[in-house]
Amino acid sequence: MRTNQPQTIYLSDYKVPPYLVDHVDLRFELFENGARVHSALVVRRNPEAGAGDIPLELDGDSLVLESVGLDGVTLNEAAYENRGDKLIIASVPERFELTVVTWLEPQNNTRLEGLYKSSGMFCTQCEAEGFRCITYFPDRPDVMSRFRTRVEADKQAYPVLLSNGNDVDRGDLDDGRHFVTWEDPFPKPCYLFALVAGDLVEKRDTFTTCSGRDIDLRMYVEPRNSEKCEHAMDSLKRSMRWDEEVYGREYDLDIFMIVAVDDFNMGAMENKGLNIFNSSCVLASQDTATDLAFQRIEAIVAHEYFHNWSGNRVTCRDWFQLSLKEGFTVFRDSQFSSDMGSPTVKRIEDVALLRTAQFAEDGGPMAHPIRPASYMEISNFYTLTIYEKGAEVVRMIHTLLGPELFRKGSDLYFERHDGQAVTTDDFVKAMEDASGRDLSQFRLWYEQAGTPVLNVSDEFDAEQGVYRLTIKQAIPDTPGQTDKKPQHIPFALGLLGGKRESLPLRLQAGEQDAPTERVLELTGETEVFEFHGLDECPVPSLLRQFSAPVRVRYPWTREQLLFLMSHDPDGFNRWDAGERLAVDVIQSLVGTPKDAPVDSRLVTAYRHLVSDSSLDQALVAKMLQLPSEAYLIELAESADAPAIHDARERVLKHLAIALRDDLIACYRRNVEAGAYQVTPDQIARRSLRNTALAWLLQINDEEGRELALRQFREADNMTDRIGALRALVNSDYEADRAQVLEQFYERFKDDPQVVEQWFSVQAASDRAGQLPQIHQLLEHEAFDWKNPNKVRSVVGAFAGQNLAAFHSPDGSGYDFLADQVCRLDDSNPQIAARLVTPLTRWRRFAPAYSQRMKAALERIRDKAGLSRDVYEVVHKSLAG
Ligand code: B3K
Ligand code: ZN
Repeated sequence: MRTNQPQTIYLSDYKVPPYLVDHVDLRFELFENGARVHSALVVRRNPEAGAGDIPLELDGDSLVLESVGLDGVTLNEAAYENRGDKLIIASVPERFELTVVTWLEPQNNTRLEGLYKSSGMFCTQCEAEGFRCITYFPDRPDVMSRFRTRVEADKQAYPVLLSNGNDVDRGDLDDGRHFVTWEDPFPKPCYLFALVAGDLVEKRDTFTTCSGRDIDLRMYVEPRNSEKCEHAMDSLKRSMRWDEEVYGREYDLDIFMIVAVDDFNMGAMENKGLNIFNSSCVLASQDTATDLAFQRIEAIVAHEYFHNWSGNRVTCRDWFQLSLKEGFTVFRDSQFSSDMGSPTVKRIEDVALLRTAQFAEDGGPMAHPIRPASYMEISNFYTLTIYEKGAEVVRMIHTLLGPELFRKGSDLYFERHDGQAVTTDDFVKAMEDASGRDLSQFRLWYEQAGTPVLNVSDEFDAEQGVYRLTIKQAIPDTPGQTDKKPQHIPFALGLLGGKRESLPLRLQAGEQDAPTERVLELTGETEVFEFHGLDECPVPSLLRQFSAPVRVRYPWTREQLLFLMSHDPDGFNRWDAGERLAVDVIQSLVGTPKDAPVDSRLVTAYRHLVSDSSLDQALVAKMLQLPSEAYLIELAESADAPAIHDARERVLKHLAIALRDDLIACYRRNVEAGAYQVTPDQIARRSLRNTALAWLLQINDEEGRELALRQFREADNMTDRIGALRALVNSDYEADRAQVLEQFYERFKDDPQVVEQWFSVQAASDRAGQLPQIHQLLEHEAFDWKNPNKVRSVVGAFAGQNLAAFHSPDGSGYDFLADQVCRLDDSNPQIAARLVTPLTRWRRFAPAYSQRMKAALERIRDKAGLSRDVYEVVHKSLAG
């Protein structure tokens, strides 16, 4: 067992940096057997750090130190202390130049932090603490410097040499080598540093900014991907325009570059002027990417681009403030996606993710506020809470202030803090100052973890015509936090009357033009709202647009849900009512005999959705998705995953049998003619026909099978091809399954992004993804332990989506995951720690499962030399 326990870092220990680095001059000599990094830092004492002698401490990780020099004099080893993770010089002048030479081995870097190699190219990932794997440096975001970077490498193998900013010099060197020098005029923290060297093709475009400046846009990809750049480039231009129009933010450098790399721990990285993307989050073509991928790419390109202001020009003071840039930027990218497509659908997707995964995190052992108070390993805090709940918190400010004052606030924030490293509190303060609103209670959203629960009850006084709504809020305890204070919650509400013709009711008695929707502001533990002048008891439409990240409890009857599902003018709440109804029906069947009846009203409601083509088809496509197993598990008190899986499948089959003819008709109606386009309308059609196929194949429908096989053969795009593949893989037609899987692989085996989809369709399938088959996938020629996407597409998809198999009662799924986590812990701890997530939920499962999940966690805990990343997740999960 590990003896030196990782340190906990506390927000309350924050101190300003004792030394500032005004300028960084880097020279990279890149070779096949390693890289030498020469760094020259212009350092000065921080006037805010107080008086007295303070040693200079630089961070380092896995570096070989070759030399240290101070003001031109090489230091002998007695003049500094090299502790490996710190380089300490006891006494330094007020101002000085420090030179450090380090040697690294990018070719052996499997952690994919710092400088590493991916399919023959050099690339970097420095956020959060990767720069210290390149050279000794004060690796913290509140040290901002101007960077000049010279990259040297073999000219033939690495014709393209990139770094941040503008290229200011280039030339040839001896031995077939060459160099390019880059200069970034904007001071930045070192986590935004980037370098790329490789044999890449360049795709160019231009963008003219609102002030008339021409920006050179460049994408760099491996030659085999040169036809997959158009969508990302178009998305980039749309993002640049949108940020000018909606936030008044113009791009600042002359060049903006995007690079695609295959081996990447996450989606993408917003390095200044040189964004680096996971190939799967940027490359797309009709033939290889699904609609979902097209949409995700547009959103991620936008997200990284938007960081140029929310993250780079204004950055974080320390990593506890991570949500300052991530929450705000996710909010910005979701506004953008909403403007580019269907706002209701985008909201549904965001809320589904939040309610399924973020609520689970907020109710689990790793629960933390969007501004955490402590951490052991910051990589573990790139969470759904920081990102998605963080975005919801910004969204609530937007709701409370309204769009104009919010924009005033964001303008003030960018203007006041341009070039600074600031806190979430600075953000809220700018919003307060610009709007005149008091957000002091609202700030609790940044401090308190846990998902607030709103218990809503109502009564109608028929005599007085008064409808009274009572809302009580409670915030559950989370690790280290009890007795929480009530939060300031915007609660959007409408009232519907069933009897009268105009369904949405006016919310102010006697006023003809009074609005039919109001945003109530909850601040106390219990709030009572009265609505006067009503002549019937209304049906409340609660928390419209999901105006706050909370759980709403209200004793809806199925009749009320059916009514809202078809009558609520708020599209989001129509979907929400449908989901609540389906959840209620499925939950009531968990653990009942196989022939227990399914509420026929659900069938009627779904028949209406499948067959009425006058409805908003994009919304219908979403409403037809039954609640996911993951969501049903999240809602359960003591989950039995196989029983939940079984109940859900019974409902699905029941619906498919009852609606069989409607599904065939829906399929045929949505087979479109005309060229493939990624538009909301076409996306909805493809989604509808693929849902119809999936359902038909669940009931072994022969016509459905033929439609699927034909669609698989004839599809001219990946959405339809993989839709048919998935439907067949999840069916009982075993021979077809084997055949389509093989044909698919043969056709696409040279395309890693498609092979990843092929892996995950199988790993997520309860038919094709049982453990013996998962082991086969791990042995497959295309599987690669060093590639995070492959690991996610097999191990991640199995544990995260194939829930009946993962929660097999014998515990074999848990053991399997524990084995893979231990295996990855040595090579890539960040990915290993992410994979543990499904096990951390052990307390939420029925005892037979939770005991085995806990045992799997203990086995991981006992692995020798456990990384800090996995240590933190496992120990926190087992604690208490
Ligand atoms: N800022 C990066 C995430 C870095 C993760 C480091 N472990 C991508 C993004 O959120 O845009
Ligand atoms: Zn981000």
